[in-house]
Amino acid sequence: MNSPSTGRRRILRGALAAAGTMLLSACDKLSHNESFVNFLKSAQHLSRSAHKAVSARKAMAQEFTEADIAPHFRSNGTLMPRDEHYRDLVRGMFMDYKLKIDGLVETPAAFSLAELRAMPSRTQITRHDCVEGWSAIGKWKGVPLAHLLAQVKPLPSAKYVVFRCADSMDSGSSDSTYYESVDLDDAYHPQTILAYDLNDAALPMSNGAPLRARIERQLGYKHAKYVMRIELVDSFDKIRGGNGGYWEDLGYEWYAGI
Ligand SMILES: Nc1nc2c(c(=O)[nH]1)N[C@H]1C(S)=C(S)[C@@H](COP(=O)(O)O)O[C@H]1N2
Ligand SMILES: [Mo]
Repeated sequence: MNSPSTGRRRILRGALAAAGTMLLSACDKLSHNESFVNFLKSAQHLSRSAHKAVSARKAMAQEFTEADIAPHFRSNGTLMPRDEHYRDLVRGMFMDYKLKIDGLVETPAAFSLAELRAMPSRTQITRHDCVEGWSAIGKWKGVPLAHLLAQVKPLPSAKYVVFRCADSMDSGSSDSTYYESVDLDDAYHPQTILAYDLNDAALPMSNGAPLRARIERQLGYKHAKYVMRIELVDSFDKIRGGNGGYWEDLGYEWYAGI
């Protein structure tokens, strides 16, 4: 017997398949038509809401056991930020580090690592999937982002959480520091944490010391490392390329659900 949700899923799948066929057969003729190209661009939002409908945004990412933990958790992207401000923090063993939280909040705040470690924590063993084609299972401990948000009280206008990182991606004078963002659904998800430990030890520099985001239902590039500041915003328009992340500004999807 079909459950209502199986039925709904089948209808959705049918609708998407039909839309796909329509797109394929219409593609040749329509690819020169400007309004059709704009329609295709808007289809990114369609696939996002379809994903939302099918996989229920409250769902938990799979968690694993101690026996599944990879002996060495790979690192990727920046392994050692060369930015002077970050090097200073490393020299001081992160004693001067403070996570700033500001933007569309009632009470902006800044927390030291000791303060973050004294807050309620969550530990989770999860699989990290990088778009470059590798995965690794690791055990993360950190403070739930929901707890931090409760301290600063987002204003009703806040829609997204932006993670600002320490590492510049390009040499040159303009700001190329890594950044990422999620909506409030993911921000308040119980598995969304700011992690300070990996596999029962302080987070290594190559994995984002002293603090990195874990956004467990999304691909690796969403998991910002070297997080310095969390900013609440109502739009990405005024932030760099306007697409909500360093890789998004270079063409990656903003919603990278697994
Ligand atoms: N600040 C920062 N965060 C980042 C990156 C980066 O280069 N800089 N790379 C991203 C990518 S593509 C992946 S797969 C993961 C890698 O995390 P890891 O180094 O702990 O494996 O971090 C993500 N977060
Ligand atoms: Mo990645």
